[in-house]
Amino acid sequence: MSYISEVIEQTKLRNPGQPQFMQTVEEVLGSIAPAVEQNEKKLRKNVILERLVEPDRQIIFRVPWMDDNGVYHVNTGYRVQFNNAIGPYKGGLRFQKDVNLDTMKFLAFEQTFKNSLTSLPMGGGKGGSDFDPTGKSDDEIMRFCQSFMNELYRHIGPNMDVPAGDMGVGGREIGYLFGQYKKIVGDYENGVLTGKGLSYGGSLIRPEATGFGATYFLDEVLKHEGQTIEGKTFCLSGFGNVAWGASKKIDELGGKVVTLSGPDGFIYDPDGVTGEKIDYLLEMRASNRNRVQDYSDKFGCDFVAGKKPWGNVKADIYMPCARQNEILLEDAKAMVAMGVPILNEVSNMPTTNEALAYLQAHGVLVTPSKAVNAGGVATSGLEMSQNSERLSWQAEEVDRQLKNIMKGIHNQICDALDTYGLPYNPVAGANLAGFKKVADAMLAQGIY
Ligand code: 2IT
Repeated sequence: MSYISEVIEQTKLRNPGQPQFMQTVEEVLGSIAPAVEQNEKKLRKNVILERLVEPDRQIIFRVPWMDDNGVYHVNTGYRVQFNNAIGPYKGGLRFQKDVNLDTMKFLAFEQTFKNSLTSLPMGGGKGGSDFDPTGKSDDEIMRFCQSFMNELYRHIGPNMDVPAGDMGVGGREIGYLFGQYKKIVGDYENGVLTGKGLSYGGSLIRPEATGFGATYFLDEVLKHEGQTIEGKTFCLSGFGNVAWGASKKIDELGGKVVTLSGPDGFIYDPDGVTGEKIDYLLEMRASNRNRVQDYSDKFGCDFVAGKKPWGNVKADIYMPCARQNEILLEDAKAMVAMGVPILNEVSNMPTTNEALAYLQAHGVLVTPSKAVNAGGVATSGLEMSQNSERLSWQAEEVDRQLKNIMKGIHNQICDALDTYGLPYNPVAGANLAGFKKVADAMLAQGIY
């Protein structure tokens, strides 16, 4: 059995009931065979793959909180510190009702490679809770965040672990989390969290960064194919922070976004998501209603209940911006049947491995989310730099650096593919490039 297959088998045995984590492990390890074969002896001796798939630590804690009626509830909190070979653990916090250890581990594992691609010194971590923000009041959100931080604070720090937002955690939540951290520790600690508000150490462009970065990355991919964003139509899913930033940048570059989605269904707006419609997404997110139908109610376009855009609306590019496992095999088949040529993955692990294999076998160009959405965490890295230098850069400066980083990621992917003589396949290239850097850092630092 090959070294990779051995490690996949061991990992399965040691992580029963964790399909999402196994899916990423198989996806990443499945792409790095050329790199592993070249250095197998050294990698085996240093148990690199075995260490790569085992988190440094997994913290699970109780989060009690009181609702507005004075009733107490208990949720589970998590922080998975996966790998700090190239810098302090870094990654978001997700508050969503179906969060579990499996979700946290797949996200933290992905984050390790994603952060390495940014070229900034950040390791991989992820955290969150099964707390459901839907329908919660501002006070309830505040009390939950404070209780969550009452435990999390002892595990984080500017040189140790730097959390940020993810689904269900935006500027408001980061503010409450940071306020409580500062209250407990009594120190600003270089800002500790990223995604902070502008008035207390946040970075311009951080809210836009994931969507902007995803669009910049796509632009590089299209350039490679001799195409541009201008004139193309896009189906997006989600309506949160990421879909908002992407809609803004796609609109600016002359593309047209015609769908958005939520847990309730999707909206189809053939005139395009532009201008005040883009701004309205922020209100929808802040309302905690978690409904995309609010968009069609306000702007009078079609709403299709209980469905996803995939296979229902034809476009030049599909861009899942909502959550994991959004593109299943049946969606991949519908996409191929409809003749949609490009899947730009934005949300973390939106495509199942079988859907990915089907798309690639049928000539669809798929970009890897760990590269595409890396602009978010990269800009978090820029926020960390500004905080430690006691500086605040202009929006243009942050945007310029973000654009360079995304271009750099695409270059690294192309270089990695060239090194192993492989054809243009950004999914494989991202895994190879991410793996190489993390493995080199782990080898240099010895076994611990
Ligand atoms: O998935 C992600 O990269 C994020 N949620 C952002 C993480 C960060 O530290 O900014």
